[in-house]
Amino acid sequence: MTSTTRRSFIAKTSLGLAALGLSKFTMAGEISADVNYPVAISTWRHGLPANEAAWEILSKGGYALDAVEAGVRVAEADPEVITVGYGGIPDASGKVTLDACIMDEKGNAGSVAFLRCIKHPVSVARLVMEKTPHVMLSGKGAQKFALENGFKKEKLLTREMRKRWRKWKKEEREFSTKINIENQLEENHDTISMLAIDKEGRLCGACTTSGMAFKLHGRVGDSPIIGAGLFVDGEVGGAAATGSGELVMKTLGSFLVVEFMRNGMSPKEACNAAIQRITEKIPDYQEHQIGYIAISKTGEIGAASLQPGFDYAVKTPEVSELREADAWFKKL
Ligand code: SD4
Repeated sequence: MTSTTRRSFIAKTSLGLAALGLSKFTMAGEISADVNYPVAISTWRHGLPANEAAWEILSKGGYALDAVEAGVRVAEADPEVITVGYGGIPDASGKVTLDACIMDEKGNAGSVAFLRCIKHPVSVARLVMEKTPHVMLSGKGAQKFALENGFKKEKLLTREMRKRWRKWKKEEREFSTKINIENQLEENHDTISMLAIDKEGRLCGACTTSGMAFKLHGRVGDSPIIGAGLFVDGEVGGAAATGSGELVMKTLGSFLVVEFMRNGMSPKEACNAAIQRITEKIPDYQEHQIGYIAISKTGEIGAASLQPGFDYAVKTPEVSELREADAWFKKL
């Protein structure tokens, strides 16, 4: 943290304490709140290169919003990442449809859902946030908005994914949201969500996905829903989700994680508690995977998942690594 940031942090904290009747002079030099930023965390292995792109911006003192956007764009553009953006697995009708959202430290939010033929939905979501009075645009309206704002129409279905879809059609397999269980060969659980805090202490987040493999045409998951796939409260912390979107939506998972942090839980405790909520409220939770990542305003990190095997990528000035979250169910 730069000395300016530390000073403004201390100043803010001292003001709060002064309001409680404590002298801000006695406290000012003493507060040693652990602030650990800049920092970026993101879901799954493809979070590693995404974090590196975010770090280019964060390490130079740039804005966390630019960092999370640049970070997740790496996964959106990469055809090897078959669950996000270009090269994503199509829906049941063979069409790639994308969901994404973004939030800044002030609580501003933008989102797109059921967007087709635009490679970088997260950037469209950012424009929705910055250029319109709305939070969410969907379908053809979102695409029209993107085209009017300089985005190009692109084919997102790669030859490889068309082949995979044809095979799926031929086998007449039923769509299943049960990921990591029967559907585990489908690799359909790799939304990228990223949370970052910049040198100024600004916390922002982004989330982008092609959604579940072979979902019904028109289906929208948790990823573009503010409070479900992503939630940021710059005064408290941020959280983001991956996994079976329907379960995350029914429990408003990311909002819940942030509220748990507001009430005093650490990011890890808050992620655990939100996973526990799913087990209490959703009857067939055993057949799904959910992963949460969270970060507190001071840069403390946490994560949790329902099933084992949820990795998340962590980038700080000291480390760039993949960690496995603790899971509700133990490894067999
Ligand atoms: C969705 N949550 O559309 C997304 C899918 C996903 O990792 O995989 N996330 O439900």
